[in-house]
Amino acid sequence: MGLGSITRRPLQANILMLGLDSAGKSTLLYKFKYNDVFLTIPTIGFNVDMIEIEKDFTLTFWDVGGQKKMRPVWCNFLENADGLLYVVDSSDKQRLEESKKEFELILKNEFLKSVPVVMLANKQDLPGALNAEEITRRFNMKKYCSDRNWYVQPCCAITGEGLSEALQRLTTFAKHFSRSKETFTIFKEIETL
Ligand SMILES: Nc1nc2c(ncn2[C@@H]2O[C@H](COP(=O)(O)OP(=O)(O)OP(=O)(O)O)[C@@H](O)[C@H]2O)c(=O)[nH]1
Ligand SMILES: [Mg+2]
Repeated sequence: MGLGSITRRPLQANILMLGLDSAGKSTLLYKFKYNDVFLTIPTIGFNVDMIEIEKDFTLTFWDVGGQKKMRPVWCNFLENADGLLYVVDSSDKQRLEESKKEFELILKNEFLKSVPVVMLANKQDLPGALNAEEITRRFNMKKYCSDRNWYVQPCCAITGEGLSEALQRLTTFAKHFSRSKETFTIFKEIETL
């Protein structure tokens, strides 16, 4: 029996949304879910929502608060992530370095090994916002994400521009990742037989 015939099609995947406070994570989540813009307040704790992307496939989004006092909590959400959606306020040049440091730190965590990354270069509507190429360069994506699938998507959570592309990319990456995780588990099971 070939491996292909025993791997199952994934039905759902967990997407972890991280990024500094005010990057736009909760606004994005509501836009994904309701295609509408809601007034947000800084997230203390987390929001979780499921979105049916296609028939028989659901993404579960974990939107965790990004304030400094919330960041130590991030590590509790890393296990079981099938994709990381890292959100950046592309117009906040002053805190770009801070965002990059948090990003690098999180990528080093063992639980996120090989987990694919979609980076959202959000707030493209604001004057002076850095474009996706510039965000890619400043975050050193080619170096830090060389061991996984990654993509940088420019977007605006208010107008929704770029969001369907981001969801499409996340879905492809997360499906691929859950399949490889499952194949790995099967191999381990065979090894221990
Ligand atoms: N102009 C503009 N404003 C945005 C965009 N996305 C989010 N915002 C605004 O940015 C502010 C912060 O958005 P939130 O979604 O609350 O940010 P967050 O990342 O969830 O912040 P925490 O919960 O503190 O981690 C809100 O006033 C949003 O309306 C965008 O694409 N363009
Ligand atoms: Mg929030």
